[in-house]
Amino acid sequence: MASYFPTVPTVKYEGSKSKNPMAFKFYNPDQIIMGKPMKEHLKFAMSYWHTLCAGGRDPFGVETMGRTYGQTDPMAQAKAKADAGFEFMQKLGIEYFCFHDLDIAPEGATFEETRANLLEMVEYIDGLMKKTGIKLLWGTANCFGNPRYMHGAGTSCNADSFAYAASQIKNAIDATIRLGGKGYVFWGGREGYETLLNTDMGLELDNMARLMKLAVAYGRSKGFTGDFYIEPKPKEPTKHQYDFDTATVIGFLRKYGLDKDFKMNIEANHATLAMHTFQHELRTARINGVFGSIDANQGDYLLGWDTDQFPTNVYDTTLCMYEVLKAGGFTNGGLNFDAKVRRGSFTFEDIALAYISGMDAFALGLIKAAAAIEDGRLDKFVENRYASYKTGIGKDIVDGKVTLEQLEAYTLKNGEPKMESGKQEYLESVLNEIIFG
Ligand code: XLS
Ligand code: NI
Ligand code: NI
Repeated sequence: MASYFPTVPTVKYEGSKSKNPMAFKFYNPDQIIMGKPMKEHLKFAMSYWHTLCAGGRDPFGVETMGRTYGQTDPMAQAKAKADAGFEFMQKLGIEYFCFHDLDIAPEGATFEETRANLLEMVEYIDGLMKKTGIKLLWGTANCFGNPRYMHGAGTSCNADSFAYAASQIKNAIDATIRLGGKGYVFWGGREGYETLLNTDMGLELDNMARLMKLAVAYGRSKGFTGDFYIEPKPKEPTKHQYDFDTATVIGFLRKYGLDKDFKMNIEANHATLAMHTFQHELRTARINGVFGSIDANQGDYLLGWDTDQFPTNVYDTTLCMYEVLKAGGFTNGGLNFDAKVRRGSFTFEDIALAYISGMDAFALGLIKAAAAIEDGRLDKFVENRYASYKTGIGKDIVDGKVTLEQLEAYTLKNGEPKMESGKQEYLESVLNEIIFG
């Protein structure tokens, strides 16, 4: 079989002293961290779209990267692309992948043709999965690229667009089930608005919930036991996206009774677009019992869009893995690199180097997060900070045993609270010590 990554070897762990660009410095898949091999903590996945499809086009310029895989016929190209993807994952030791329906199979002239292409590619990919042991993390449908979705999909003003999206989602769920995926993602690329002057916001949100309910009913009826995910994002491409952030999505899920079936797929760059830290989004999901999966990438703090860069910031990966460990790890989810190489990094080798940097950054984050937990100072500090709720009046508040009048009587008797320092600077130095010490 032709090699699409001839200059990329099978990438191995060589340790932090290695200068070999095609080696892992920190990702040592079988190394045990807190009782589990690294690869099970991290569950890395390849994003089909950025890795195999995106050619570097931006609003100001054409593609800089060849992504035709030497083929002109769309189906031959889809097969070559799949071969390239599985070669890549095998060489990097990536055990999962994620896809949109249109990443794996080309759109035909009619819906029937598109569906036939998808079915054929699902069987083709199933063959590659059986041969390599690589698994599907989650599937999704691209209900945002085609002009029929210019006003939205589930939230379109046009009921035929809603129906079309629903049909596409049905087939994408089938494909996910057929390939053994444990997750199905909704990322509402056009599910929002440009102006409220032309928008029935109430109906649009009700309809989005209707589409999700239909998807759950269908998936469950076909034996899908995995998680449905919503991937929050505040804006881009629309001015306002309904799935703004985790807290907003939780309100939506509870309002429509979808919270039993849906969890969150949290993307780092979407968190920062919503003016939250990545850790904030993960924490919000964790404390509400909806932590599911992660789209691993990072944004540029100077740019206001989804740059989807490969994650290299070890503070962020450490605090992310801290939340993942505290959540008890992934069950159906994993770390999907929803990240792309920069437009100027146009070679196939660059893709491997990018994944190596991202996987190493997360491995290092995992090691440091485990070290922070084992060190215990951060956890202990937080525990002590709230100690007043363990006894006396604090315990009565937590147990729901006091009224406002009783609290007033307590304040009259005890006067001003005695305050203690939050010690942010000290804690930041503890974190530095753990990461660099
Ligand atoms: C775009 C999203 C997208 C989803 C899948 O910003 O991150 O790539 O992950 O549709
Ligand atoms: Ni994403
Ligand atoms: Ni994104």
